[in-house]
Amino acid sequence: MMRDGGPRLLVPPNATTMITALAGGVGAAKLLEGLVRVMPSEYLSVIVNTSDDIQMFGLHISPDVDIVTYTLAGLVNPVTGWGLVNDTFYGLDSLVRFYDSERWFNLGDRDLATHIYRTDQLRQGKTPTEITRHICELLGVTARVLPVTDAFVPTTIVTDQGAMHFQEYLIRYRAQPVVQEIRFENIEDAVATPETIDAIVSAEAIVICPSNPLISIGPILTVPGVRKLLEQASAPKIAISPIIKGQALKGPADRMLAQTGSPATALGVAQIYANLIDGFIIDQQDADLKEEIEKLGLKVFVTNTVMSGATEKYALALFTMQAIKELQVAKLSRV
Ligand code: FO1
Repeated sequence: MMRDGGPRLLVPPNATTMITALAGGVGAAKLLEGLVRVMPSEYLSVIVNTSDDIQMFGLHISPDVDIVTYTLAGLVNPVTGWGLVNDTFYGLDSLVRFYDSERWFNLGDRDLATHIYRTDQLRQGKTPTEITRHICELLGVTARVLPVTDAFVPTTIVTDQGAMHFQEYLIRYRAQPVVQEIRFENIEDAVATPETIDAIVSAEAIVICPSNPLISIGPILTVPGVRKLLEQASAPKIAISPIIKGQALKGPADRMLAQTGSPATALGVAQIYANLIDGFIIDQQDADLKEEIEKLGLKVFVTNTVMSGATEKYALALFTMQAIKELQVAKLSRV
């Protein structure tokens, strides 16, 4: 589905490359929006974090899966990057009254329909993968949106103010508590879905989106077997830094990195991914970090990574495709 402006290449640089992206929420969705403009969306698989899933009001909410799906469907709220465009919040007002709870997690009325449908289907024995596939079909999303696992593996953030669900830390407490530990509950017993495994094994290129490496990409890599599969994958692997000049464009990645002992810089992110990737894209404002990151054995690409509009999303996606091509050529010349 084509949406808000932005050019589409007539001859994309590597149009028939099967790309598998690892994604969190808003930052990833912006890049994916660009990617489906420079390649056929049918060739794109997106393995999505599910550790920000939360159960609330008896409903199962899967924010990153929904953010990616709504964005690719052209339905996401363009101001927030999550939820549905033009949504209203009357249902939520009633729910917080019934549950005598604070209103801190904003579930829109139309968004609630997704959560009711997902919860009902789960109760009927469908898996998150099947439900996501059906929602994508209904919304006209032709990329494969794949929850990394069908297990419920929510993130607990242990802070100086106690342990809490990631969404509580992020939204209710505005990421103010100091992070001491990050736990993905039950993840050691989770299994990657066959669709996730297939998307990694059959990928011709793997892209780690500019998402929080700790709580968005971290859980994907922690699902047993996934990191190993990625390490063994022969496809070129590239990541895009979500940190620019020591700051996360969206969310608390910078403070979470600092509080858990990693430098809150593009170099810190590169160190986290170093054994996994071949290439790393950093923002032009971080060009001075290029040499240091190259010492990790990575090919470093420098461009504008701030996706402020359709043109920037398109440009970064195109740049990523060209970087993949370079990595592919470099791999071939080594054979
Ligand atoms: N983010 C917020 O900052 N405030 C909210 O109230 C909020 C509600 C929400 C509801 C559904 C949904 O799918 C996402 C929502 N998000 C909200 C975004 C979400 O908390 C995070 O951005 C992700 O979980 C991290 O990727």
